[in-house]
Amino acid sequence: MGHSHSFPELKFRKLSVLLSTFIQFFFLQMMKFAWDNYKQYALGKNELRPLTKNGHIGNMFGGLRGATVVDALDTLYIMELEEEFQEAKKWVEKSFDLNVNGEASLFEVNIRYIGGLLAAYYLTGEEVFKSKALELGEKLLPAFNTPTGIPRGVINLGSGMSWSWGWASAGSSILAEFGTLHLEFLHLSELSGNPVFAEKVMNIRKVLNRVEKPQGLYPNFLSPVTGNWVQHHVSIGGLGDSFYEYLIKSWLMSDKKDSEAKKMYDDALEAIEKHLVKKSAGGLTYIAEWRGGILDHKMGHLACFSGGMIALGAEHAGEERKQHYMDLAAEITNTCHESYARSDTKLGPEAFRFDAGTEAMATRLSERYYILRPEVVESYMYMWRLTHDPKYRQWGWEVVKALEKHCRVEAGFSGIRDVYTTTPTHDNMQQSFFLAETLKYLYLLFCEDDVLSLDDWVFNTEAHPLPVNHTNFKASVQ
Ligand code: DMJ
Repeated sequence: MGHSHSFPELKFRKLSVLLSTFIQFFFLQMMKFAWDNYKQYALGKNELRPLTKNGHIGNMFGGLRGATVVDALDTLYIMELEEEFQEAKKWVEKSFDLNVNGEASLFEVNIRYIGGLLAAYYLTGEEVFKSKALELGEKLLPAFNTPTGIPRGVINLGSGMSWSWGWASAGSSILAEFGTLHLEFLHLSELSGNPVFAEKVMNIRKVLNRVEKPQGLYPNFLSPVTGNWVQHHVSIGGLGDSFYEYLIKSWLMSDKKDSEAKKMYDDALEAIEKHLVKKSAGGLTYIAEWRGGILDHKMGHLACFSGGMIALGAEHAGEERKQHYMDLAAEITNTCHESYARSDTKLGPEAFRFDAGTEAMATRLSERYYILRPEVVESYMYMWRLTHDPKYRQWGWEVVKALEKHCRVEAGFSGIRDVYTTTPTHDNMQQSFFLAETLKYLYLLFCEDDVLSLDDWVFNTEAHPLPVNHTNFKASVQ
């Protein structure tokens, strides 16, 4: 017998469907506004500068252009902004030039360009996205020519020469960079039939499994020459973050067959919980950073993705751990929400601290900015999908109101320099991840669960959806 609903319940459901339809429509106009302004003032550059109404190229993508186009493709498609999607596709077909010569971040090119192209291909079946992804993937391979096979962080896309970031200690590679290639590279092997991409990332795993982990933790800097850690700094925020994310997502993307990735994730999370997870005097749970055994009681905005990640993993933890991890995920997400709620703009700072009486607020001037980052709404989206607690939609809507009030300017959306003043200065930058991630996660927060269902898709760290391998990849994980 079917489940019957009482009249008030039905009326309420209809109302809430109406409301979420209205809200979804609201996101479409935000996305359209962000895209239209980029198109008008910066098409072919990497990002829009919405105050000066021009484009920004920057130095992360080694001469590649159109980061916002490639990052925005799947969001435009999912939101059914058909005309805008066609404009973006046309740019990729006609103007996206891969024959460039410049220093690129292997990580950024992978998560934004390869991830964006792969997702666009899987969603639409359009060959152009696949062939560009494969062509670009080939150009990244020389970065892996090191004694250990751990890639260096920077690569010249023309010459294939690669080196480490000048700021990374002693020529080291960064955990969150070489640890955030797995999902995309497996798809590159699958689509090309060439196992080389999968081999490269499986080798990274091998090196990581071989090296001793201090207290079971993964430090952020590893030498690509010796395969040893260079510094004992551990963080679930910047420099470490998406390495952990890709472990659990590798397992999910393999249709739960890649048990090695699951074990690495479970062990890493256990160590993180044991050594890094703390509760503040005011009862807020946070994840501290670790410097050779000493804790820094700070959480970066970037670390706020972890609420969503832990919730995603919780579902698949043993019966006795499930609730525990769901609670932990909810507590961390709540703390990140507090970092927003305690600011005057209702947007969160780049980093917030838990020391000397401070709770979830930035204490340094240099940490008060907000650059349209997605991690907090990303966790709201996962928490909503996995619990259906309406507070996550309410919190998402608070972010939307704050974005509209403080970040919308005449020609796009801009980051702000200080979240603790209601008359903030704008940083004149509309980051490409605002279109790829922030707006996509907000939109999905108000969609039905079957729109990009978590059973069938995993989101790369730039929110580009990649399909779960229900049919066994040819170049499958051993
Ligand atoms: C994005 O490029 C990705 O989410 C990455 O994992 C971290 N930094 C930005 C967004 O904050």
